[in-house]
Amino acid sequence: MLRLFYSPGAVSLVPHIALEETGAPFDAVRVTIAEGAHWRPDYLAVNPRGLVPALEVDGRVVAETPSILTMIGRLHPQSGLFPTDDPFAEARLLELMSFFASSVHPGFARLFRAARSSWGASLPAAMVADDRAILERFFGDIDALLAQGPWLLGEPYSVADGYPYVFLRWARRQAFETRRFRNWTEHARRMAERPAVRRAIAREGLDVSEF
Ligand SMILES: N[C@@H](CCC(=O)N[C@@H](CS)C(=O)NCC(=O)O)C(=O)O
Repeated sequence: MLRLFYSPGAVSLVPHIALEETGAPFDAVRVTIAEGAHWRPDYLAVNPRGLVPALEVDGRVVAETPSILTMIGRLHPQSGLFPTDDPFAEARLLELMSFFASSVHPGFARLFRAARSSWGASLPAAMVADDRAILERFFGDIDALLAQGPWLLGEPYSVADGYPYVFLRWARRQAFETRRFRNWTEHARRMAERPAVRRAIAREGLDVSEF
């Protein structure tokens, strides 16, 4: 049995969506970051880095979102969520997950840390503007990635399609103007039509209108 450790609205929503898409049963354990649950001993025993998500697979733990998504896809080959028979499609998917995890996510993390810290308000405006400009450039990249559609790989829908969806909610919460990114917002509209996506966001206590 797979067990996903998630915090509502965090990047863990990406594997949460992917797990729902497989149609296979799994456990979902809430570790609410806003309550500091990720620093409690019971969660540190799962992921000593105190980060969500983590995925427990028959008692063994996998961390880091791209690795978790790869695991989900490989454990459920019949779902078609992870292309294993085409080296180029597989490399492309790994490329996209790496870009999201190592470039886009850290860009948001800088804004999140500043927003919840006492020193956030004293940051130089030029630095904040620069951080936001870097993210906006990435938003343009995401929009371009989705120009062909309907999904990140064109077809098929993959384990990584939850990433732009989660990022869109984050961008809106950080007051970015996202409507001009037509391909990205259209992708989110298609995501919201998927029953698996609706099940995951309902379990996390979120609403489609936030995306
Ligand atoms: N590189 C990790 C990053 C995971 C991460 O940063 N998760 C955030 C939530 S979106 C977290 O756990 N933050 C804990 C904190 O803010 O203290 C991944 O891609 O899974």
